[in-house]
Amino acid sequence: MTAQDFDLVIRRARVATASDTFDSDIAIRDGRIVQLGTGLAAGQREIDAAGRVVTPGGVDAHCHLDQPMLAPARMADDFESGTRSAACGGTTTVIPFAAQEKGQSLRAAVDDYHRRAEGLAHVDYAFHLIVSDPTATVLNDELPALIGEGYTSFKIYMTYDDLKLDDGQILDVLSVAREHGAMAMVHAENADCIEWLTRRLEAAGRTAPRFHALSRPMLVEREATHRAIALSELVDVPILIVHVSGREAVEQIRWARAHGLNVFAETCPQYLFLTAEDLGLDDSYQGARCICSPPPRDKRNQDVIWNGLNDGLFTVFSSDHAPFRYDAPEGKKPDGKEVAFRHIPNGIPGLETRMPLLYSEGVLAGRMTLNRFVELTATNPAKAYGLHPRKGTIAVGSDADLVIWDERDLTLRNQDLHHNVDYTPYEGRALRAWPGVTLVAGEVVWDGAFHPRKGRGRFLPCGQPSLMPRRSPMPPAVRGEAA
Ligand code: DUC
Ligand code: ZN
Ligand code: ZN
Repeated sequence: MTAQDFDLVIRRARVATASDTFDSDIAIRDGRIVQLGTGLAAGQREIDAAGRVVTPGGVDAHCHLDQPMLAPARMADDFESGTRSAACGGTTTVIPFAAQEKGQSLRAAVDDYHRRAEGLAHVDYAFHLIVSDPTATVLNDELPALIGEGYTSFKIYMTYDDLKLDDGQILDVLSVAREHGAMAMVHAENADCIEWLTRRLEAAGRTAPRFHALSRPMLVEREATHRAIALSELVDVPILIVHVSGREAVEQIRWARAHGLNVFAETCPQYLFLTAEDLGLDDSYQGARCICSPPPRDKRNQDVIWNGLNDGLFTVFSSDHAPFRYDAPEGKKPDGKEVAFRHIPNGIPGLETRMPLLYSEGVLAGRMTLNRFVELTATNPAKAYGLHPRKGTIAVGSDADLVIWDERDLTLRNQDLHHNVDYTPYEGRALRAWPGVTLVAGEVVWDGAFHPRKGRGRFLPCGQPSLMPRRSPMPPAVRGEAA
């Protein structure tokens, strides 16, 4: 190769992938990695990484951007501000959700979501689907066609009135996942238990934000996780349980694995770094900032989540970024009022802080290897949703989506973040690292300053999830035969 062949060479990187750590230059041409090795020829541009760690750009496989909400709620981040904050925090691919409203065609939901993203994104993006109304047309026509077009994963809700499916509907949708090789993600919380508890709390006048956590105890997550596993076993299809919050759900997943079932799991920063106390120790409204579902638990559950991240129980570490402003009528104060917890939009921001939090508190605090960090934040999400090896690794042929890490002490301040939310749940937290440079397809997007180019981000159709085992013959129950 001659100098003109490389658009950019990153020198003296300490390259980390999910399997290896090695010293290398990284040569980039036309947005892709074209050579790895030491002493590579000069590029038209050069960045000296000087021994700093370089990881694949993060793949945030669970975030919500500009998702249509029931009025008056509105998400604070669209594809522009959401992907801007992603890039500044080292995430270079996002997978938000094209959500079907009940009564809406799934195809219409996807078309609408493309319009919302078009020309705005600073990083690449794919879509998961949310199936909330599995009509015969959806099951027989729309979903199979969309899976074939690159929407190879979808989320099923067991709670939230506007989204939840009953067990029969879940079995129907899982059967389509099996038939067409899609990845089914499950939000596992028991809706009826939550409603019953919420009414009791309300009858007792316990409506402050902190009671959100009491309305969704670990038991409701444990029961739904168990049920989701049983339903997936009946259909004989892998599932991925999203935002697992603590011990009792982890136990169910360990049980399933021990019985040879293909149950994958995701967790999120809020289950490592927040507890139910962040929703408030008294009845003040401030805790609305940390209302999300499932709710954060306690210190002992945090330890269980750390163990699961280390020992392979968890496959994916996502943000579940669901951005609502605190002091806003479309956010945590609907119509400008401090309302009962049931009416507070669920979700916290986290796209920008996901990678630095885990790098600081996992890798640099000695809780996790660098390779496991890469696996959880980039490689596995890319594999789980059919984007690997284009995304999620540092290899010849992969997109040049990279993070050069700055290991330095800093304090997290919302004023330094790039989302459109008026708070971060992690305000004031000490961190030990932040991305020094983020590259998307070989372009510097963040180097302490943000370099916008709206529309730089491309839509990515997803392939078949590569974590999936080969499909075995349909089990008798799915074929409609007695065992
Ligand atoms: N829970 C979800 O299931 N989605 C978005 C935010 C939240 O808290
Ligand atoms: Zn969810
Ligand atoms: Zn979510």
